[in-house]
Amino acid sequence: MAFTAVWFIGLCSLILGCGIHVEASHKIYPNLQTHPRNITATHQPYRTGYHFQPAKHWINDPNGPMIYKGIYHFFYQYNPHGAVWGNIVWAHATSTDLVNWVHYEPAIKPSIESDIKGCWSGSTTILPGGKPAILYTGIDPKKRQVQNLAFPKDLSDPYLREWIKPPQNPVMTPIDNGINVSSFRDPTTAWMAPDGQWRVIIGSKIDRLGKAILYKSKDFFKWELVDHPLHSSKNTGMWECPDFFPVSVNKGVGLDTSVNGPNVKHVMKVSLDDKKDEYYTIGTYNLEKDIYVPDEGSIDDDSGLRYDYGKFYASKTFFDSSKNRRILWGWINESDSVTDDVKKGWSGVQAIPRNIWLDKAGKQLVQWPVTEIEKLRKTPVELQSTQLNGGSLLEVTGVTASQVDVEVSFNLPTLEKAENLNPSGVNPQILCSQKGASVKGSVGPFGLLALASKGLEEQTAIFFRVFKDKERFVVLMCSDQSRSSEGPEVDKTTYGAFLDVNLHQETLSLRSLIDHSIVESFGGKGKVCITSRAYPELAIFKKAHLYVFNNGTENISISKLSAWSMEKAKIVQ
Ligand code: DQQ
Repeated sequence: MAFTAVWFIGLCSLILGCGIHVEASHKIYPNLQTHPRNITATHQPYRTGYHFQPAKHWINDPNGPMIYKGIYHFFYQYNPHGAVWGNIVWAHATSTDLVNWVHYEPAIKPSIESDIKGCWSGSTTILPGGKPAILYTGIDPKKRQVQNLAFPKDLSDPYLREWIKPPQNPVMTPIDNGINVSSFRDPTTAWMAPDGQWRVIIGSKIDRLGKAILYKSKDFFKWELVDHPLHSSKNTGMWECPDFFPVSVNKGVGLDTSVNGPNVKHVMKVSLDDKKDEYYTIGTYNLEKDIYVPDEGSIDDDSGLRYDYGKFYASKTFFDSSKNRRILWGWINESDSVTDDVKKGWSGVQAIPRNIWLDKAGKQLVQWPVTEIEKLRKTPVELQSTQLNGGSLLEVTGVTASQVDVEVSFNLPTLEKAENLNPSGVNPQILCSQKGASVKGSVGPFGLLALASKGLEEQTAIFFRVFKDKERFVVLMCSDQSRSSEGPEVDKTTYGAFLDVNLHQETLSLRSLIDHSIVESFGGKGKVCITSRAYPELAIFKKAHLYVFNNGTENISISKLSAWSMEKAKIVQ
């Protein structure tokens, strides 16, 4: 470790329009549906080393993750012909450890009338006897969204290489029942209620009312529309990829999707098409009325809780029965231009799968990368009890900073000098944009500079700032991309959220999974997660550096830092 006691010179990066990134549903580029031959760049500084991504082309939503006969299956929305959205099929890969993957032929592709224009997102349900069933959205010849079923052809094949579509398809249609034919998609994993009937929800909307349409079935083939949604919320727009699952109140373990009863709460997550972000609530599944009711105080709109306050969309969980945990997958899309994607020959990556459970206080979820990812860690570089004076910068040497897993915990001084802030009504993302990493504070900003160039022209800063609100302290966590690239054409939105930690009882910790163009960060042991994209032009491969910094006036100390260069995951195409 080399210590540099000079603060990096940086112009305050005022974020213009400080970044609530709004884009429409998948954009269609008719002239780019097929990738031009020989255009794929050989220089690939942004491909990841240990995140899931196929060799080429466009990917989006995670679909139908599951474990079957000890093998993890992962499907995802894929364009087999180009680096933009289109020609969508369900690509398929399997793994024994959620880290290394083997690809197969797409599991589901357009082949029947009810999916001939596209095989969109959906989920897997494990039926009694262990048989997986996929429910997915098909686009019919009239471009109507309908729900279809698919089953494995050969249950004795743990890799489930072939899938068949039964003649009953489509099993749910929006026709003649008042449902908007272009807002009816993304079935969840079904659950069985105590009456022995399956339930499933489908994302939808009526005008700006987002809703989860509820269906039930005795046999998984004949589905009956229930006369009310499981849940809806005003002014949220189209709900894509809803997810609905139980969480254990006091055990921190995952539960099968059909579990309910005492000590069980439910989570409803929706992905908002209008803003391309997600939120979740925690609440109760009222079995008598067949409705979901968010807890009081659990905000039921876009200003609510998020799995991830950065780039993370169309996420989906599954219950891993082999380890009694619930695992979350999410799609990280690109922040560069479509022209760049076409040059790269690919677009989209999946976040590292995360274990997800209910926090002890019952008010939010906690997430942590699956422990299996740690097997890619090489020998750690470590640092204990190190003073980080106000205005200082410390390089973490001895690691491959472009492909690294780093965990750091901080000891804070007396917090009397923390700046005052009443957080009510404050948008943390805007606050992070206004008070970026180079804006001096009192207690903070302090944290990591990832994917930094030697001269610090480029850096992605992930940091905390501590504020005082009367008797209590408020922690802001930010991921500041404003200086992440010298390139002009990339989105440099800064992200942020308030972190619910008790600084009198807990040390403040940060873990970042840095992988060439991705920085996936977990603050407060997974209470706030922020994933960002960065496209450095200087800080690539061996020219990337990692620093710990303190740009506050108050001294703090690192109680422990461990950083591991990461091996490459094996992804067989
Ligand atoms: N992506 C799928 C849809 C889903 C959207 C199409 C979310 O099923 O609503 O590729 O990203």
